[in-house]
Amino acid sequence: MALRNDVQAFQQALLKSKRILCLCGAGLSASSGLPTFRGAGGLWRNYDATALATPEAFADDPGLVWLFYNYRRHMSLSVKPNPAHYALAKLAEVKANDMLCLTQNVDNLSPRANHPLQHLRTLHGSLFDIKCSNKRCGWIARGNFDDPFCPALAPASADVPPGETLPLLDPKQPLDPIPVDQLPKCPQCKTGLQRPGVVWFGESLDGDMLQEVDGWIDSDRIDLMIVVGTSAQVYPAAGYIDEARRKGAKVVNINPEAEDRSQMRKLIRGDFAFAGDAANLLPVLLE
Ligand code: BJW
Repeated sequence: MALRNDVQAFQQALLKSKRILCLCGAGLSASSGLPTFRGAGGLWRNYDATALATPEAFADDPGLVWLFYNYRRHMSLSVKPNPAHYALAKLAEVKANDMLCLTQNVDNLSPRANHPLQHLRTLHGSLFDIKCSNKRCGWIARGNFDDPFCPALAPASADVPPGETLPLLDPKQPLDPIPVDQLPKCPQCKTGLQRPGVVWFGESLDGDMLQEVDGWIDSDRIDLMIVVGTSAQVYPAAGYIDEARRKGAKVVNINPEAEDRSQMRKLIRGDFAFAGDAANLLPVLLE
């Protein structure tokens, strides 16, 4: 049996693969300089990043959550797509309708790497979409790249000189609260606060998007499932790996932790695992 990390065996499997599903996570953008959610770098000040990504956190302190998201918008605008984004974009271009890429990332780096949008689904929304926090309103504005998002959030848009820590990022520095009346309200209903157009825990993903993804998965067998830079802990995204397996796919996992024992247990015969930085590995694997 081929080694799980045999590049040539993987490339042969890739060559033979007609339909490919891909699931991306925060690790895809790690070498661009964006922190992941879990593990090292998953903290913003002393907050667990996943604890700020909830409707409850926003209801409790919208100014704090907006500072976090303004900072993430600023960081995403400051960095560039890396070779892994470009390698996936190139494969998607070649495979066209035979490849669907599901990204959990909200950083807009895959579109900036010219990933064909018709073959890319942003499962968890975008930092650069803004919507009304009042669910009954439904207002949404796509492609807002204002940095800072509004004047009150300017402290979260400052650049950090090399070797220095932005005061806002230093948990020892007290944080001035942002009064709610300094955050923009929805222009449609005039009552709800504007909020980032991302999917928080406990919120539903876009129903039409999920239907489209299910339709693509159900319509034929899948030969290869490429999993890149995700801890695969968040659902429904993580569930697509098993769905692809059920449709016949071999799975390839590209992640610095891909070869550790707990991850290996999830692999089955015929799967591949490449441990390392996606930005180094993907251009070689997909060449
Ligand atoms: C590198 C690298 C390098 C480092 N190269 N790799 C079924 C079972 C159990 C629970 C549920 C379920 N269905 C639904 C739920 C509830 C919940 C859920 O999944 N909970 C789990 C945590 C247990 N899901 C939801 O609430 C979802 N909604 C939903 O399903 O609605 C219906 C429903 C609700 C409630 C109950 C039942 C049904 C919504 C999920 C929304 C997730 N939102 C976030 C925030 C988005 C906005 C933002 O960005 O701020 O999405 S949370 C956060 O996690 C973010 C990410 O997209 C997501 C996934 O994280 P990701 O990308 O995997 O990052 P990390 O940090 O975890 O991993 C990075 C990896 O990269 C690591 O492995 C590193 O090793 C690696 N890495 N450097 C390659 N250089």
